[in-house]
Order: sequence, then structure tokens, then C-alpha cells
Amino acid sequence: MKRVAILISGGGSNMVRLVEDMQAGGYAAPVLVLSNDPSAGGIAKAERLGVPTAVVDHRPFGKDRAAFEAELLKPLAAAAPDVICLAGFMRVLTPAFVRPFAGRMLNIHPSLLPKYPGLHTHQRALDAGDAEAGCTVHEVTPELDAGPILGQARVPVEAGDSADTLAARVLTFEHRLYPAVLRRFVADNRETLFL
Ligand code: NHR
Ligand code: GAR
Repeated sequence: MKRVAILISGGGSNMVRLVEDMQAGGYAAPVLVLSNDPSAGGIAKAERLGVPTAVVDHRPFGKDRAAFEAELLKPLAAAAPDVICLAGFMRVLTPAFVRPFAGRMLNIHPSLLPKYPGLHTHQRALDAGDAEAGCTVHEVTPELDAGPILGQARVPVEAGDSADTLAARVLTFEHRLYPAVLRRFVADNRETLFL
């Protein structure tokens, strides 16, 4: 059985969907939920789901990403994951951290990559007048939001959308897309899934 660790920074709704799908489908074991933010709502949700949790606050490390990542690696390595899922994880990871997990680390990003890597994706889509937004699951590589695309869902932009209403609509598609891609990924299927 593949072991899956999930990195979060916030509410953890994608994490919950991944854990529930693994528990329902029995195709992988969620072994750790790890947050860089002690106030992340997802930690209590993971505990309720019976998944071990750890927190490594990035703030004491200031600009020293390598020192933060050295601490992050301790609980992560102890959990010995086969696959790592970033799910609303908000810290850019250095190449030195990413490289040992090459081909084994996934991220869900709230845009139709390669459009809008980085932050504030929904506002950027609205500012551009896009008729469509969406979300993408991709492999994490040293270059931000640029790894091979494993799945994508297109979501209509509706009249009167704000960044918040668009984000909420996209999030419901994230919840369908990420578990579907993870299931395929642990079965070694890396063809792009379009929802
Ligand atoms: N790291 C690597 N090397 N490659 C990727 O593809 C990554 C990554 C780390 C995170 C998620 C990503 C997203 O889906 C992700 C993909 C955070 C930022 C960011 O700028 C950008 C992209 C993503 C996550 N973070 C700021 C930082 O200084 C902090 C922002 C904040 O705390 O609000 O790290 O969008
Ligand atoms: C999701 O929309 C995810 O795509 C996005 O943050 C949200 C987290 O929600 N990720 C990023 O913006 C990464 N930079 P969740 O904590 O409820 O899963």
C-alpha cells in the first residue's frame, strides 16, 4: 500500500477529500498531515479523521528557507511517504527539498496552468476577462507550478463573479479532481485527466 503525506497551510478541505477518498477506496494510506501554520484549520480535521499530524511553523526561520525545510523534513522523513500531496500549501519549496521527491510530489493549483502560476490566480483570471477558470494537479518540480500536468478541470466564470465566488466554485472542482488524480497516480497512470 502506498503511503501518502499531505502538506497544508489552511482549512484543509482538499486534504479532507484526499483522506476520505483513500479511506473509502483503500488504495493508499494517509500517514501524515503536515502544516507550516499552527492555526491551520486542517489540523483538527486530520485528527478527527485519525491521521497523524505535525506542525512546523515557518515564521521563526524568517528568510532561511533551508533551515525551515530541514525541520519540515524531520516528521516527513519519519512518516516515510511514497507520495507527497501539497494541498493548499503556501510555502515555496527550494530545489534541494523538491529533488529527492521528484516524480512523487503533487500539487493542486487553482488555475488552468500554464496560465497564472503563483498567487492571486482568481483575481488575475477576472482581470484578464477570462470566460473560463479552473484547477490543475501537477507534479512538483523545482520551478514553481511548472511540472507535468496530471489533471485539469475547467470551470466557468459567471457574470458578477468576485475572486471569492470564483474561488469557491473552483474549489468544488478541486475536491473532485485531486482524489481522482491521486487514485490514478498511485496506480502509475500519469496520463492527463480532464474533468
Ligand atoms: N515549490 C516548488 N518548488 N514547486 C512548486 O510547483 C510548488 C512549490 C511550493 C508550493 C503550491 C503553489 C500553488 O499552488 C506550491 C508549488 C505558494 C506560493 C508563494 O508564493 C506560490 C505558489 C504556490 C504556493 N508563497 C509565498 C512564499 O514566500 C508565501 C505566500 C503566503 O504565505 O501567502 O513562499 O499556488
Ligand atoms: C485551494 O483552492 C488550493 O488550490 C489553493 O488554496 C486553497 C486551499 O484550500 N492553493 C494555493 O493557492 C496554493 N498557493 P484548502 O486548504 O481548503 O484545501
